[in-house]
Amino acid sequence: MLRLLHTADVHLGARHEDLGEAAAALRERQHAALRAAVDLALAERVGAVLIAGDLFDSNAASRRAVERAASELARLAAARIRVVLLPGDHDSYTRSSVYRAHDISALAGAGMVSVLTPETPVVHLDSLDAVVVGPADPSRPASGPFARLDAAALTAAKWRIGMLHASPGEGAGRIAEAALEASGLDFVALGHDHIAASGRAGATTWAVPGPPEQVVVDRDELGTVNLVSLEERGAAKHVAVATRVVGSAWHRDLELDAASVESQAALVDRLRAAADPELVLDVRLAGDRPDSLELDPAAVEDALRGAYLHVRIRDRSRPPLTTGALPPVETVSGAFIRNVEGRIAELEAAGDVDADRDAAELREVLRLGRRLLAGAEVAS
Ligand SMILES: [Mn+2]
Repeated sequence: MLRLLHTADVHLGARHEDLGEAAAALRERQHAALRAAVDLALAERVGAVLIAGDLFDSNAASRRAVERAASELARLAAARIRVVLLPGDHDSYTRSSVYRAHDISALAGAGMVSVLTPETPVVHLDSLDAVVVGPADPSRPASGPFARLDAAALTAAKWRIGMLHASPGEGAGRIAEAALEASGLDFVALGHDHIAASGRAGATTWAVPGPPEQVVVDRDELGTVNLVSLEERGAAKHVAVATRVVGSAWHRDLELDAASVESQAALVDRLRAAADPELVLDVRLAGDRPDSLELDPAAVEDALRGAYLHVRIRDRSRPPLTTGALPPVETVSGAFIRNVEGRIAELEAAGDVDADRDAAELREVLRLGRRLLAGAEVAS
């Protein structure tokens, strides 16, 4: 039996511009997920590790970033586990490719790391009785998605494996199921989509691992890698794909009714009580906002720094129209409320984006005015 660890889309060095100060923390988790994948490969004693594109988020990856990644791959090399690395679309094999600027195979040492390129599109893993083929030379599209499949040398190996930085489907960055089926390969290690998937096309098993750590943290599932088992039973070949968690960051949407929020401090306390440093939390305040609730979303985010991997507070609550009997029309409050609510009604009936924005502003005017006048009347 041949066992492989398959990953892709690690996106080391991603900038995460939407995460502010948490960007560096997520980059560390991405590296930690690569380390966890290597630990798993060592613990499971796999024959080879396949990285099907986008190990790096960009071809501008720093030497330090490449050395860090190589130091993880070196642990595999030291255990005599082969690594086959395929450039993706973020770290594509252009003239300025990270794989030309740095010799990651040499950095990882021991000659155990191979990069699939148009110059070297086939890697023989003789001790595993396997061969790995990468994408075809784009100048020879007639050869199908995989390189030199017709070469007699390929068919000599028991296990024929393809790697492609694409996910099943039609269009750019995709491979048609018919092409997977026509490849005649036993297993195709795919990538690109950030959601894990696997299946069969004819006699070919394919898998997309998704990133080992979420790159855009927007799902409530942890990043995974694939453990792939290839086994011969009699004349038949069986390929099984199992996912294993190696990531730690996850995402949750939390909708809160603003009427249930007593104060900004109470909101901070409530969210701090549920702290999780691996969680990217999107809080959405909705419903009617009590007149007394003064809320600065940025201040709440600041107060929760460190409690979560990242918190975003969006205030979609709105001050309600006045309920119950209105004050007499000849009072300041009575005149004010009637005037402002009349304009809000007109704007909200108009139903376009500008009018909705103006109506939201007027609801805030209404809330502040009501508060001010209530206080003034109590004071007088
Ligand atoms: Mn990609």
